[in-house]
Amino acid sequence: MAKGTRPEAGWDIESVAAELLACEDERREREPFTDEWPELDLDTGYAIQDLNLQKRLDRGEKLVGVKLGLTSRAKQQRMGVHFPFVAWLTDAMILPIGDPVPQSTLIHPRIEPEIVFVMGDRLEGPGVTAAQAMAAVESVWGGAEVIDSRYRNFRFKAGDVSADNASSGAFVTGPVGLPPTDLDLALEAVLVEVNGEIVDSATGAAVQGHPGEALALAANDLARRGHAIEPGWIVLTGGMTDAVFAPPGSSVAMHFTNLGSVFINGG
Ligand code: 0L1
Ligand code: MG
Repeated sequence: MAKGTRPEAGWDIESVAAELLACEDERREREPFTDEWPELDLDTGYAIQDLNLQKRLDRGEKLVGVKLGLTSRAKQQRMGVHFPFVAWLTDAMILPIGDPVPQSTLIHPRIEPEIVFVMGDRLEGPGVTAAQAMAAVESVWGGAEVIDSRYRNFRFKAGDVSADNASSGAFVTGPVGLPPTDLDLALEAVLVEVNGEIVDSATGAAVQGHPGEALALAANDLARRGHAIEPGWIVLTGGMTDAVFAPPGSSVAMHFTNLGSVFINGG
């Protein structure tokens, strides 16, 4: 298929998957597929996401966990997609603490604060509750996700963004990990600072009322796709606030009440 062109026969799961990975590899943005293929819905997007996970694994990446997208009202309103969904994390997306935004591999990175879980036990849906989900968590961390969309101006519908692995780019896990019983996660706050100015804030309650609800949602959603959440996996529970731009020269900090601060500079 020629770069960025519509295949003769129209888009399908294989051609969209290939085009999205090519956009990622070439740092190329494009218009959403739903402009041309309106039937591309969430589940078709998941099939594309799963196909590209297999391609990532085939090229040597390791599956390290999952991320939720659009679990907070702030994110849903900004992106115009009004329900949460799940995507994959591989080791290629890990940004070591202190490293700058990987500008040379991303198209238009933005950063958002996240409550992050490291799993102790396996969690398999359907029917998982937030309490059951929290009982399977080994530790809770403050973190940040560097999202990057393959769609111009982050314009997409649910099928586009689920196919695009929920705008995955990179993620940082912060310096402080605590047992979940040490925290009231609904009350855990974050202040988002850009170039020394506080621009946004939220508490864990912004994430589905409690990040444990988001974790349960991930387990139940993955069950529909034949997967469980495995011990040792990292789970990003979704941006607590809207994401902030992170151009070269910028500095972003996420200050959590009990989970420390995450600093990322724009490179
Ligand atoms: O581009 C986006 O904002 C979609 C991914 C959402 C990630 C999140 O809500 O954490
Ligand atoms: Mg996120």
